[in-house]
Amino acid sequence: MKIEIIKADITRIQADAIVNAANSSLLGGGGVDGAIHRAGGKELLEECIKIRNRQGGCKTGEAVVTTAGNLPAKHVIHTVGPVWNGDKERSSKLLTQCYKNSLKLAESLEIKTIAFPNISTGIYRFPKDLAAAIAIDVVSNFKSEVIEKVIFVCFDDENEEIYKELLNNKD
Ligand code: AR6
Repeated sequence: MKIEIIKADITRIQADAIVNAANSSLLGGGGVDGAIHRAGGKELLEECIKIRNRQGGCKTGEAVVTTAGNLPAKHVIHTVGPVWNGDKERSSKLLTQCYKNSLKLAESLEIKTIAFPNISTGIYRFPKDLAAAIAIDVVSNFKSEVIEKVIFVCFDDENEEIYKELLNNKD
């Protein structure tokens, strides 16, 4: 799997799937979730509501898929990151699950390219360096015959620098 790091607005990315840092309600919110819902439109929200009615939303660490509505991507994978509360072990496990479950779901949908935002590092206050280390670790160790490219879409300079440094130090 090829790994790419870019600084961009994830709503502009033309990947088979973009990942949303959602909340358990699946009904939208601020940050990247707000941007994805605004750009995705009614169709995206309606699918989220259907999932919510069927299974009561999405638990922290889990992932669900919807159409991308008006977005240039084909699918949106919604995952719910942990709110950072200082419990490093528990939060790290949950963030690991977000990346793993999103990748597993992408694989089951035969997705070739998937773009991730920096889950939990905004409103949920997860430390950026630890979150990046987890994201890169999960993706690097995920063996897939299906997924060809993972794009880490950073929105702020700090995350971009952290990701680039971590990835450079890996090779
Ligand atoms: N494209 C890419 N990344 C973005 C964008 C964008 N358009 N906008 C923000 N980011 P956050 P969380 C980055 O707060 O911490 C929502 O209300 C942002 O700079 O979006 O997982 C949900 O409904 C940060 O690096 O998500 C939940 O309630 C990263 O995306 C809660 O926030 C994640 O920041 C989830 O909090």
